Amino acid sequence: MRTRTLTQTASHWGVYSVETNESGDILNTYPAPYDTEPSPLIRGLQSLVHSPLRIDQPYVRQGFLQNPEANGPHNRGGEPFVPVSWEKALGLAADALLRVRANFGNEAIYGGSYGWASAGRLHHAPSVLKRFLGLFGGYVDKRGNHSFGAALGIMPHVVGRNDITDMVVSWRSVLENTELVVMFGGANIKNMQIDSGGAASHENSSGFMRARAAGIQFVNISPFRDDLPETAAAQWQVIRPGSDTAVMMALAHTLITEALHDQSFLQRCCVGFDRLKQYVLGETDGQPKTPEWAAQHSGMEPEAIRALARRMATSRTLITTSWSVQRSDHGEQPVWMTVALAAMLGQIGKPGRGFALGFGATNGSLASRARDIPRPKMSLGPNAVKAFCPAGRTNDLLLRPGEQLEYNGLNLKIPDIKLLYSAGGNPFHHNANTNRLLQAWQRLDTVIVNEIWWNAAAKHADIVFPTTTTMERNDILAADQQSRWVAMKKVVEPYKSARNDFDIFSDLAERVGVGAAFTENRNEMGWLRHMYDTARITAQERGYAPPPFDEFWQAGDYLFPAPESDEVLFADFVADPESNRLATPSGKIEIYSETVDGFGYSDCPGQPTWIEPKEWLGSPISKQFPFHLLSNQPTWRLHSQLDASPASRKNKVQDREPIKMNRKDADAKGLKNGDVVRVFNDRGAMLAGVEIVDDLLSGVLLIATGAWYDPAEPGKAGALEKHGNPNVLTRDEGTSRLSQSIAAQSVLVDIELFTGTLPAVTAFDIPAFATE
Ligand SMILES: Nc1nc2c(c(=O)[nH]1)N[C@H]1C(S)=C(S)[C@@H](COP(=O)(O)OP(=O)(O)OC[C@H]3O[C@@H](n4cnc5c(=O)[nH]c(N)nc54)[C@H](O)[C@@H]3O)O[C@H]1N2
Ligand SMILES: Nc1nc2c(c(=O)[nH]1)N[C@H]1C(S)=C(S)[C@@H](COP(=O)(O)OP(=O)(O)OC[C@H]3O[C@@H](n4cnc5c(=O)[nH]c(N)nc54)[C@H](O)[C@@H]3O)O[C@H]1N2
Ligand SMILES: [Mo]
Repeated sequence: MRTRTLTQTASHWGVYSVETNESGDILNTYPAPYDTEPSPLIRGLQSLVHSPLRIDQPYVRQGFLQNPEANGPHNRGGEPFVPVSWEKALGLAADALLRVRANFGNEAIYGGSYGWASAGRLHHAPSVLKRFLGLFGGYVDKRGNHSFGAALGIMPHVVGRNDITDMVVSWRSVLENTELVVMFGGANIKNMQIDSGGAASHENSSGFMRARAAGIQFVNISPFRDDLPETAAAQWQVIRPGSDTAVMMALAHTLITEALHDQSFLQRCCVGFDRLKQYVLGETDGQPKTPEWAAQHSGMEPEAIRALARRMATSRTLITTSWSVQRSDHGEQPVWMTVALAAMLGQIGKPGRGFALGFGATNGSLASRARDIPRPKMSLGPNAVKAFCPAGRTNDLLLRPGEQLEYNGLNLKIPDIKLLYSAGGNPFHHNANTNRLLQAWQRLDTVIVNEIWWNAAAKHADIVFPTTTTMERNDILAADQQSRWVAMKKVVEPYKSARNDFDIFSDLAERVGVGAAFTENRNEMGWLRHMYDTARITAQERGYAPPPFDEFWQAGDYLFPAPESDEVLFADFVADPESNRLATPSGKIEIYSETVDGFGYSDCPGQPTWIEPKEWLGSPISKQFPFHLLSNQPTWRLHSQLDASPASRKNKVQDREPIKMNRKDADAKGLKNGDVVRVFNDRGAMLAGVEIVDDLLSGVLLIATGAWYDPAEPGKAGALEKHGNPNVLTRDEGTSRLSQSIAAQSVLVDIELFTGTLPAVTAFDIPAFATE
């Protein structure tokens, strides 16, 4: 009789049990019994744990092995790798770290390693990396994030808070209170499969059906109809990408000219409305922001804007702005204006009304959950280096040492980075303008990467440490947006000689003399118990009763009770603004900010302002590059993770990432479904596969991020990208000097049928190997 074992583990996309046989083969994956709408992504990892794409042992780039101390420029990505022992690889890494520290100081080490890594609090790669580098004397860190960096920059000035993921409204609140949901950028249910740190259950994507049944009306203001599911029966207001702020201004114009704005709320809870009013009426710049004016920018009908403003003023209204809308040039503006509009309606502080940021951007964002659930985690420890780099400005960090970077009222001096360590992120996924990144990358003296698979991050390293997947280790899932702690148990033995990040950094710490400080003499289970016990004490202090560790580990999870009612954003403040001041200089919602004004940034003035994006359908270069390229989050993967899985590969067109385009545009370009196209601009070119759709604004192309970067000439900046990675086309300029966040959505391109001999996709090939 064959024995089959079921072991529970978890991922960003769900909790599941994995079935194995006695030889350790992975047979199947089953969702947790409490997950009523499991994500199809849960079967993604099983095929990749024993895949030939796994990195089976440590490797070193040939040129690095020959001369580890050589300065750039290097040929990373273009050279074979030499397999080496763990001893050798760890020794080379420790030597490089010690050498850079001795010669240039810790400010020459970049450890800001951005990335989602995997679920699990102990083996969270960027955390263990930072703990290690902190003990080593420090590292240049990143600040902010790619997801909602512009909101992170502006919201502290507007409402005195930066907890963006908490600025949402739960389904329960909407169902009980809301009449009208006005959504800039929609809420695409594909995004509700995941949570950073791990989704436990998924009950949110059916919310639209329940809301519809309750008579709640949705307006989807987006270039793409599918940004709301059909079940929402939404009204689709198609607009040009990058024009949301103009539409918001015109809504404000109607509210003001028809005296529909709540003057007493603005008086009591806000400062600076008069400034916005003067601007909207055109008193400051001679241009009233009328619906006719906004129509020219956005393509939305003036009468539709007027009608919507009136409906918003007379309904219980929630305005939501998706994170994507602020991942664009001047992305601070639509966020600021969202708050200003909600304030004008006087509905902030009321249940189910006001504003939300990223409603449905992740699974847990819409759940009813207590906000004070602690998370078992490992302490990062201190970082003695104070220099930092805004996330998304990596290319500037590496290419402009010694120069100044303006940021949120500061002048940052860009440090001279010599060594970059990346663990748990894919720089060749997340950074914009890959060709510029590649130039920056070749300047570094040393690049160390911990990776699971031979993706572009690994292929562009000097030293590659093979790491495990979640299935090869014990851990605890505890995510900010979840109410469950989940035991993640080891399903199979580590693949070949792959090791856990924690063990890799323990060994490196040992070699550089901080071993005991790093491990505190705990092993994996020792740490899990310690992390759990520490969080349990905090939980008990807050009135919860999680069981002792052994009981939890045995049971497999602990569910914190849902609160009886959901927190209403800003309710206390609105009830009594004098006693419950916001953490802004005025204590109120700042529709005008003296602080921001004082920075003197023309790209982010003192109040919400319509500023044309550098690249959009309204800019002069749209004559040369007539299509706006949007790159949204993928349905069949998490960023670049799982791109090699069967589900993601099945979705490709002639092996390339599908690019959606409007039928009219396809006809005009002589393209048909299934064609391979070259998409290009001055920054680069990629191949993609045509998918014709009817529900996308003409002039807009839409491709999901995450196809593994696959240059025709590896290592060479400017090479044709063969697989459909949009970041060879995106701009790497900051949203504004205020938050310097990524503006990956503000991009113009052209598209043509690819006519040459079609090059094979080699993204899923392992690199060339050599002997020393
Ligand atoms: N054009 C464009 N670009 C974008 C975006 C966009 O909308 N458009 N979106 C941006 C956004 S919002 C984000 S959040 C970023 C996401 O960017 P990333 O977070 O960098 O993307 P991931 O693909 O999740 O990268 C995680 C990497 O960690 C590895 N990994 C997983 N588990 C482990 C582990 O346990 N140990 C180690 N060592 N490695 C592990 C995976 O194999 C993978 O390579 O991308 C940004 N880039
Ligand atoms: N399955 C899956 N889910 C994910 C992720 C994943 O990789 N896979 N990634 C997660 C992460 S890290 C994040 S940050 C969130 C991101 O969540 P979002 O930023 O909300 O998601 P996107 O899919 O990038 O964008 C949603 C839609 O915004 C629209 N849009 C783009 N530009 C504009 C504009 O200028 N105006 C308007 N009105 N609409 C515009 C596009 O049509 C796009 O489909 O998603 C999370 N969810
Ligand atoms: Mo993100």
